[in-house]
Amino acid sequence: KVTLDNLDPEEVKARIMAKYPPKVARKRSKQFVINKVGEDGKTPVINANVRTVPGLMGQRGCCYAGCKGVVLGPTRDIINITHGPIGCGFYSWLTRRNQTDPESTPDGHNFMTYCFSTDMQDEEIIFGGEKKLKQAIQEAYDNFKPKAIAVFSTCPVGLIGDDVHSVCREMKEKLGINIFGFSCEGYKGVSQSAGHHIANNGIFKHVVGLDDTIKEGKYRINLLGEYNIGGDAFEIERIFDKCGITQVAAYSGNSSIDAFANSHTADLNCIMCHRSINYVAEMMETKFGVPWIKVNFIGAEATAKSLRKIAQYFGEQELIDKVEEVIAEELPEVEAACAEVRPRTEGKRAMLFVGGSRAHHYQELFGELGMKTLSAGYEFGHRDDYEGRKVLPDIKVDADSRNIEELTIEKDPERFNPRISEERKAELENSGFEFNDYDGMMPEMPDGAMVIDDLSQWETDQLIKIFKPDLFCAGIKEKYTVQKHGIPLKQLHSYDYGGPYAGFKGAINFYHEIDRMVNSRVWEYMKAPWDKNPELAATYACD
Ligand code: CFM
Ligand code: HCA
Repeated sequence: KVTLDNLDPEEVKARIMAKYPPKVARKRSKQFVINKVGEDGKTPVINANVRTVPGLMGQRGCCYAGCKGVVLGPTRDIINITHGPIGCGFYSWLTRRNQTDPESTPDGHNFMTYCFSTDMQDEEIIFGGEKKLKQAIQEAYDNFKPKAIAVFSTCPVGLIGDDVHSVCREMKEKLGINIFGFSCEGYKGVSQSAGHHIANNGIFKHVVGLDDTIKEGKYRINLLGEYNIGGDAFEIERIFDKCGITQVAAYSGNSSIDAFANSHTADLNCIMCHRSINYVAEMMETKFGVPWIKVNFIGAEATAKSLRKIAQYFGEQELIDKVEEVIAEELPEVEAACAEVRPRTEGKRAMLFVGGSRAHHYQELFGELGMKTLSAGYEFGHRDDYEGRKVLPDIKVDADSRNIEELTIEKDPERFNPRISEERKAELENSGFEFNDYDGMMPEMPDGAMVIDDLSQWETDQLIKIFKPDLFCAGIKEKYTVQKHGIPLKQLHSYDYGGPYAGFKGAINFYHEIDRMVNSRVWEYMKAPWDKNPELAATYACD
């Protein structure tokens, strides 16, 4: 019988589910899975990308957050105008810690330090906000002369029926710059995930393919799904530069609109966060013939493996040798840092509940530290992100496909250029190389681990009480409730002001940070008032 930390995970699950009303328990049970990997690599089915049960306190954000905050927000030279009341614009203003280097665009444009919003008032909610939106676009143009302006719809925009797309078309015509809108009202879909999809469709429709110039560089790739949180993309760019790999565009950390426009000229798409950007990769492959592979730069071993995979794709000895040289140069420092820390982190137990890819990717770094992941899950991942490449999501039940205007993408006969011949592709595949690989978390987790989708606050409290993990990883909403239990919480979204954690140098930063957190004695001194004074227990009791 499988055990988890000497407990029976099925029994733990039953105990947690028992508190829910039967209907809720039935629903949550399908999203609360005890992992078991079959010999064929297949895992149990997990229900994911479904609506959160009303009343459960979850971790998720909204569609607008996924579109504006996540995918388009990190692009420095587009003026992103939030059409809505001021809160949505304000709370998506750099809270994600996506960094940029304005020096890398010749005109030095960087609008990320500004928060643009139409600041809708009662009047616009009642009489419509299109006029104010036009004024906002005009004002942004007059003041900053940007190359592009994007408009993001918040919930009330959809409710009152403002047509942001026609306003954008009219202003594009009038001002002669690229202006496009997103119907990413917060209520669409079931999470941020719908917003990623809308953002990907919009950027593909309005920007990708506008510039066909083949720029310099021998090994030309795009890095998709890397958002430069805490400077991660800077570290990855440093490694690419050292290897002689040219990054045509990043989606969308430290990115620029011109790079998006030109990105279809790259020879390979490398996907870091599959969940947020897979749509762009698929569309680019269909229309322009750019193949895609999955990479991961979280973890030193994963970084080395991804670099080798890129080199193998291009198949040039010169690149293969260079990549080996860089790995040999970088790894000793990482290994020394790991060896120093590992005696203090070995055997510690972590739980990771984050977004749609990091709850998986960061298990690599914990593995390097000798730490165990007892339980993990995504906020809004889909089945493919959990179960791996062998189980593709069922489009019919995919909540993202409802409510979203789907693009029909076809091969562009003039510009379609299969970057790799059928023979070479087959040769690579025969040697175990994987194209279009869905890299899920469950096949890589041990049997018995608890994989939980869309974790609720009640479940968080129970997991902590039952397992007392040494570290809990989640976001700002969870941070302080978890810490009040006396368990350190590492934010794997914003990195708690730390980072970078990607690549080789990032791994070293992470080792030190985790060592500090799991070995700090401060948590022993945390006692809740009701623990110190049992007579208060009745007053505070909630379970
Ligand atoms: Fe991808 Fe992200 Fe993530 Fe994500 Fe996010 Fe993020 Fe995240 Mo917060 S794109 S899915 S929607 S890796 S913002 S940079 S940290 S939840 S795990
Ligand atoms: C978002 C952004 C977020 C939130 C992080 C958090 C991010 O989902 O809108 O809850 O701490 O990474 O900034 O995921």
